Amino acid sequence: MMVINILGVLLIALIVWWFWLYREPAAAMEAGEVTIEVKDGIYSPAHIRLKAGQSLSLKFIRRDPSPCASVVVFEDFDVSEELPLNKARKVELPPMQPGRYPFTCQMQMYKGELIVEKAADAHG
Ligand SMILES: [Cu+2]
Repeated sequence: MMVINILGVLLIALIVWWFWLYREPAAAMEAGEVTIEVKDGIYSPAHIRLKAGQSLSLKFIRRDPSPCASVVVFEDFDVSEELPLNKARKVELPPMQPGRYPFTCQMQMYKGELIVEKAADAHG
């Protein structure tokens, strides 16, 4: 009986954590600046969520020595930046309209995406 109770409490705790407390770390975006690591074929985080009208400052740190990873391209903004190895490189982006904006390396092996959501409307 006791064991069942403990299991039940654990299960409830897990459910609470999963549905209410857990937030995908990759998508968190509060401060207006996000650090992105370029490593092992992926940007991490690869998906960055932000509100429309918010400017964004991305700090890329490239750990992958292959030339393939050396440039990040934001096609929608006409931005391409050379990323030095093991050094932070800041990329500033202007406030954006709602939508999805991919960013990639030159050969599009690395892929990431900015997810811009409508800003909350004060009038409801
Ligand atoms: Cu590439």
